[in-house]
Amino acid sequence: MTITLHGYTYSVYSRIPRMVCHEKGIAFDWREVDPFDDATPESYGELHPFRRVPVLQHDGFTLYETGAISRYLDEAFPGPSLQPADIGQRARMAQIISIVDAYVYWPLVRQVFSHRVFRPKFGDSWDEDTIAAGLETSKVVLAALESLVSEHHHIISPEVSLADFHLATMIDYFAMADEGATMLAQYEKSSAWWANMRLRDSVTATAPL
Ligand SMILES: N[C@@H](CCC(=O)N[C@@H](CS)C(=O)NCC(=O)O)C(=O)O
Repeated sequence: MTITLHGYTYSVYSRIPRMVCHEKGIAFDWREVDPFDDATPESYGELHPFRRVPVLQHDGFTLYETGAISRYLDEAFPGPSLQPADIGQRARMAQIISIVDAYVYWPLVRQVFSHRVFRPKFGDSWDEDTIAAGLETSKVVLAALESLVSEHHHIISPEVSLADFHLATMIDYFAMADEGATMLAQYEKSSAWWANMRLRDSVTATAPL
């Protein structure tokens, strides 16, 4: 049985299946692919036609799209289940994952984190207008998440679920920007959720920065 994850060290999306593998005790081979590097071989397009990361390969089965990958890992392997049995909570989990993909990734990660933290760290130029636009959108996103966070330590249920990992990687990066940390602190339930999640082994063990 061979499991290979093609991903990029600093990628929020690549970190999600790494967290899931950590939670479930799944060993895998890692292939580093920088989707932003023009030198990434043309042949990578055969694995991922949109040339993004991550991609999972398991015994000849190839899968891209992180939500699908983490569900597959959860269902194909033993270990604790990371999807709630309750149908309403499972729907909530799917909703949060969808919100993260559609509304969280771009403003919190690509606009705020990339321009305030990542680009300066690696000597690239950044754009204050992009950060300001990202922060403006982030208010709407965080308010929406705040209204969905459960009273428990985890985002939708007493047990941790795939929604927690999908969101954790993005909030981790967002909170590395001073403005991001300040904004997150204004949302009580989300802050309490992150204060708990950030200590989890799978989160600390996969931290890229
Ligand atoms: N819908 C994809 C999104 C993956 C994604 O956007 N990954 C980023 C890295 S975190 C990427 O490959 N970006 C390359 C690009 O934007 O060209 C998924 O769920 O896996």
